[in-house]
Amino acid sequence: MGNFSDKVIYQIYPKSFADSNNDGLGDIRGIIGKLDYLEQLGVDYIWLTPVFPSPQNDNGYDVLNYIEIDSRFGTMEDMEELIKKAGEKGIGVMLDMVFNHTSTSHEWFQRALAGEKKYQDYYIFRDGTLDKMPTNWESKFGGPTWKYVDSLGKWYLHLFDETQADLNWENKEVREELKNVIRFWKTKGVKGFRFDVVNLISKPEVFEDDFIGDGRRFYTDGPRVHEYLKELVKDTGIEDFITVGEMSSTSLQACIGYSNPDEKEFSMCFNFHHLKIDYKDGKKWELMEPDYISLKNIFKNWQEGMQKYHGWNALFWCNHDQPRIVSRLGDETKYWKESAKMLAACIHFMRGTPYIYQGEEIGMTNAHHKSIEQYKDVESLNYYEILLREGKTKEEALGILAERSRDNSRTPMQWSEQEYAGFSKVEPWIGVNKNYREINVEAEQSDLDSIFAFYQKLIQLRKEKAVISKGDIRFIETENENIIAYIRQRKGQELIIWNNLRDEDVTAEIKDEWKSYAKILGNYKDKMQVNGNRLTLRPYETIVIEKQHV
Ligand code: TEU
Repeated sequence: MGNFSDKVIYQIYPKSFADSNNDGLGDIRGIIGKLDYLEQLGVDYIWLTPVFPSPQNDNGYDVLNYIEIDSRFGTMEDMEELIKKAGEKGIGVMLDMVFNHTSTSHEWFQRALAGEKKYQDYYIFRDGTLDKMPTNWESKFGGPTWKYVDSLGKWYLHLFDETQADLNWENKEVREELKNVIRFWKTKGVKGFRFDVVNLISKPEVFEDDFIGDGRRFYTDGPRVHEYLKELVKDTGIEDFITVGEMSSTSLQACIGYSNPDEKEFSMCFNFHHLKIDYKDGKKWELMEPDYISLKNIFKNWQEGMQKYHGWNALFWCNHDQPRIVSRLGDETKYWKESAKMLAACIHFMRGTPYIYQGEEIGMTNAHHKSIEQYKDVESLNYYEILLREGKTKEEALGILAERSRDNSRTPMQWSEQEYAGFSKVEPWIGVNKNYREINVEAEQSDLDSIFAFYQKLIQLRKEKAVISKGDIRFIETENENIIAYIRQRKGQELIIWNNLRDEDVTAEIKDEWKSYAKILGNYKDKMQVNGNRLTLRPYETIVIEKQHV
């Protein structure tokens, strides 16, 4: 809960952010070295994806100890120093709590394998024989969700990789263990938490086959999820911390429950519906042109729906699981700058708390990997094999990965035009994007009209104008499907925001009264193109106007 409407969060993927000891992997001291940069951008919190000990099969989302730091990333002292130094700059640290599953290398799972009943009940084991899986569900990373343990004669559930075993939240002891993790990090001075796929923690009482889907309808926003979250928040006393739940394939109704302050669950939630508008028949691995009409409808429904029932949205386009937005919905070449700025404005003026993923603020693009050897992500590698088995050629499969792989967002942060983009002095764990000589922090900082400067401005405006952080939102109907436009209002203050999603001119109606409003932000230097009651928006143009008080 709490009110975080005027805050902006910056997401750091530590492995790819800054490498202080030149081993090719980013680390905590690397982040400490970039605090001035984050302060300059103006963000309030940094969320670090997992830095806990892990075999790194899923880049840290396979945790083997929740209360230590993986030596690859540094030490506990480094984390304490980061928390302290960030705090001195008014930046709070948020950590990633991966509580749906643990690594199978976690001591609990190892003891379960060794036959300890207590720890078997920490996970979801089912008796059976190798010829019959408990259900036909499909894992999020491809293949079945069950793995057989011969020595026990049991199957265990893993919604993600087979090295990520799902925890049994029905077991009170499991819930207590996880609460202790939160308590531990609270005493270290952590200011907030992101909860990984937390709407999947409550599994159904009876496990049954899914004949119409992949099984997700049985465990998504499950029967006891709200009860578990209320208990977790209350017992750890994080009611006033910033908390964000990652909600996979969720519903508006469920998210209202997770984020309405009266429910005392989380401050806000991530949902992904707006990022599936280019999935053919909802399938991530089948390409399709973006459906702009559904994009607009999804934003309208979620924004107006959350507002009506007092839910709160996390606003974002990018994270470590998503391809870069400028490559996906914008333009990497001719309108690179314009489209990156428009996409930013489009969500930063909505009702919710914005998240910026490292590199988004300088317009970083997709990786453009050409061979399978360049990919590191477990999901991408699994699906490459699946696509080939389904009959795709190597070229076709690589073409799909180039659009959809999570590695698109995991290439090293581009700091400068030096070798390896100034991320490291040695070859990084994953290849640097070839465009680092053009797209990098140094280049952006020497340009007053940069994408970086635009993000700074967006953050500053949110701090200055309560209509952005607290105002109501209403979407404007436009005849043109390529425009997302909305009005923000609060106590006589008013903003109108138009965004042209495409690379061609479009026009929209401008009401007479709006003609006296002042333009406060845009991504084209010259005046607004108004002719009578028509406003022309140029390729990827964004315009924000504000009501004037005389
Ligand atoms: O992601 C959850 C999730 O379901 C997706 O983002 C998923 O990676 C994608 O949709 C598959 O197509 C979270 C983390 O953000 C991700 O990095 C982890 O791999 C995953 O949980 C498991 O912990």
